[in-house]
Amino acid sequence: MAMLARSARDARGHFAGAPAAARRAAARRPWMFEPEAETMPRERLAALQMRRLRATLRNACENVPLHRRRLRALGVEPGDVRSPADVAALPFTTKSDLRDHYPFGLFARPRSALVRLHASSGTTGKPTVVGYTAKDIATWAGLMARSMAAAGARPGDVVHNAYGYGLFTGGLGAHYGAERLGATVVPMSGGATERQVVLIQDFGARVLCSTPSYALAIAEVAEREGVDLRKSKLAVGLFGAEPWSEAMRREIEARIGLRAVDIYGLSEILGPGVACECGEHQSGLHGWEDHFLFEVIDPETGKPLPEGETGELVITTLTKEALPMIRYRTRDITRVTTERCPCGRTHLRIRRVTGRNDDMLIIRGVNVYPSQIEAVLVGLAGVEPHYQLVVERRGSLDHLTIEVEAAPGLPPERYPDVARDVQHHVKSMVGVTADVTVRKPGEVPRSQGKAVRVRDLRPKPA
Ligand code: DLL
Repeated sequence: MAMLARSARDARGHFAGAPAAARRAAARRPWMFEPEAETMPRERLAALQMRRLRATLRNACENVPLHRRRLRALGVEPGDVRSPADVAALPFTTKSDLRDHYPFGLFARPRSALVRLHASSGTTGKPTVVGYTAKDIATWAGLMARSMAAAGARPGDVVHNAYGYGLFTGGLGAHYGAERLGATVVPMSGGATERQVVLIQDFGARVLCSTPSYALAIAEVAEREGVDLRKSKLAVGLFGAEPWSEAMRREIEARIGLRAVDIYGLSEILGPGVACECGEHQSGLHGWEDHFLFEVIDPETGKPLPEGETGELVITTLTKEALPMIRYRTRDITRVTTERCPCGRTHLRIRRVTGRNDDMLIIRGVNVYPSQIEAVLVGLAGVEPHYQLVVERRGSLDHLTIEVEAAPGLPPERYPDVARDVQHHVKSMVGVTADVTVRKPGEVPRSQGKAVRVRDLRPKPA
């Protein structure tokens, strides 16, 4: 039905033949891939969520022994769950559950019913493996197309996809989404950055998909080659897969000349496309509530937090067949708001994910996320926004050194002044004392995918 409706729309998504008043109302709205779902009144959305949640719990109970055991232990029947209070009583699922049931133990469908596997390596031990039925892949493509359209991509655009292809969900997730939108996708993957710069221009890409750190690496190579990407057709960037700051957004927008939009997702839940900002307002990621139930909890107590408070994002899938997830603890720290976005979408907004529980450094009692340091570095005179944080143990205390890169052309005798400047700004804005090492241009490693921001040299616990 959605396909039929779409074909009856003109290029801006307005229905041909609609009454003038309706056309005018639609004209005030941005183009949406699935307008009905995206603007569904919140009461209807809530009812849909509860219906889909019960179906998900039935799927999980009937087909996944772990979920069945946990729900039975609590005496919960899938049909009983009717309100957010009932949801708060459901058990959490964690990354260790996936690891403990490696590789296929949490799948609700036999392996032969799956059309795709993805995996993330993680920092320790076994990878986390996720699986998709054909319907799951179609759902994912639809949500990615919806996200891309929200960001400002349109059917007919050339989408330059520099997310890594392979077990990482970024590459294929964006690829299927762009095709579903009706765009022309260029499956670049990460790396060969000079070639990326050439093809962005030659193929007339309007949309760039990559991690924010890699977008900056592309900008840098273009500048080195004397190419001004601001003069290219690039107009929209979908950047995610790692934490980034508002300062980084402004830097990327200024250097590439596009609208940089934040996109969020994780393999355990789907991949990219769980939430995405709208390009018009760039004010928080619309979490697609017809497919996911979002909660924010206190990571210490596990108790749900009131709207607006910062805590750990917990997500339940509502339409996944192969890997239904009940209250998955993402470790991502953020807050949500149901305040209506002027774009007309009714789905809640997730504020920028500042970091993961696991990425938080505690330096002499001060909690620090790498993205907070990034926000200070980006735009500071004399340095480039390429950085790494080195954490060491000195005696009984953790010690932080910020390695940052000098701006091209800065004479080395100025490095100590720049280091002092960075140290001062980090102390006054983040509250942490750090040593600062200024490296020569090009010396801080560039990423092709997720940037490595922290080198943790502290002894590992035995
Ligand atoms: O990174 C999926 C993805 C691909 C999202 C491309 C967006 C774009 P994973 O490899 O499983 O999946 O890593 C998921 O990355 O729990 C967050 O900690 C982090 N992350 C993802 N998007 C953002 C974002 C993909 N926009 C983990 N801001 C998540 C901050 C993000 N962190």
